[in-house]
Amino acid sequence: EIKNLEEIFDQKIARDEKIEPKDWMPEKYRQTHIRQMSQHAHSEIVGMLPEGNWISRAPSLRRKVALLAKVQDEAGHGLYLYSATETLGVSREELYEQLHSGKAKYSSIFNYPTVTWADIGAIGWLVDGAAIINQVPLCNTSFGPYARAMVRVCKEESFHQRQGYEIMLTLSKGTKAQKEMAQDALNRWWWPSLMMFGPTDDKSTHTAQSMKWKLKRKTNDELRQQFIDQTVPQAEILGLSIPDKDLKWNEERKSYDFGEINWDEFWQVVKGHGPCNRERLQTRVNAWENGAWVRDAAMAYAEKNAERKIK
Ligand code: FAQ
Repeated sequence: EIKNLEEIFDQKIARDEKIEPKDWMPEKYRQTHIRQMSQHAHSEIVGMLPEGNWISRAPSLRRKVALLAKVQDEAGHGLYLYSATETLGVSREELYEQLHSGKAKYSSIFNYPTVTWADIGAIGWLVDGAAIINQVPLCNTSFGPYARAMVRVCKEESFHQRQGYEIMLTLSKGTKAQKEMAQDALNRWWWPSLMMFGPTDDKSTHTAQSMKWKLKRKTNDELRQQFIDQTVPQAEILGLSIPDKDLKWNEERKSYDFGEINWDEFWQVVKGHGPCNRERLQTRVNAWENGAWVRDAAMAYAEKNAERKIK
């Protein structure tokens, strides 16, 4: 019978139909979706922290309002993605436990510090820019709840990207010190942003299978190249220079050639040894522990209400 179910599943994938939570799916399909979607959810939640650092120090009320809205959106994306992951039969508690114990991965990019206001500009421009390029193909991914979540998430990410680019534009047209601050942020965020797309295709464990299942629609290297080609002209408009001496337009490929990524640094950060890994995880654990009384109170209230209804 499984053979038959597997055939139906394969046909659906071939016809570009969505797989829904109650449909039969291979166990490995389910597991890899739990893996990728929960990592994505954790990234959104941990991703609030570097920017949260600047909410109380934003340079104007207008900047503060925009940043607050952006960080709130990220909380929403995280909750959306946790809910979508739960449809695969894993509980929210398990997912949180995996994050808090350090078992689960989240994007390497959020383990870098935000030392100046320009970092908020660079994150919006580069990190959200990279997130959009990675997530637009996911709107078309084969698992229904993930694909639908991505449609809304991408719309919000495009506001985030503009928010960041506008900060960079203002700084790069400002005083000498402001322009230097923008350049310094670009210098520090450029390479980690390229790492967001994951290891090169030949080193990527999941890409081949995920492409077959149409979980991934484009490979890590394809998306990274697309990001570079799109972002270099934006840096030119800002009058800032990309910190890569090997970056060069390749007329034949109609794409930029670029320098070697420091993969040692990438794996160090992924394994928990980046500049802020410990701090990020500790902040999440503290938030969970300090929120225990709220969860307890909500449960007690729900129980009381249920008792009242029975009487
Ligand atoms: N960081 O075989 P692959 C955002 C791991 S955007 C850490 O290529 P895959 C918005 C990978 O998990 C950021 N680990 O894996 C925002 C695997 O380990 P595993 C979140 C990484 O899954 C903006 C191993 O390396 N976006 O949050 C990274 O096929 C601003 C081998 O890699 C998403 O999660 C990395 N960068 O491809 C929020 C998008 N790269 O699981 C706040 C959805 C790889 O075997 C502020 N995810 N690894 O233990 C994806 O598209 C994919 O999962 C990739 C990785 C492309 C990230």
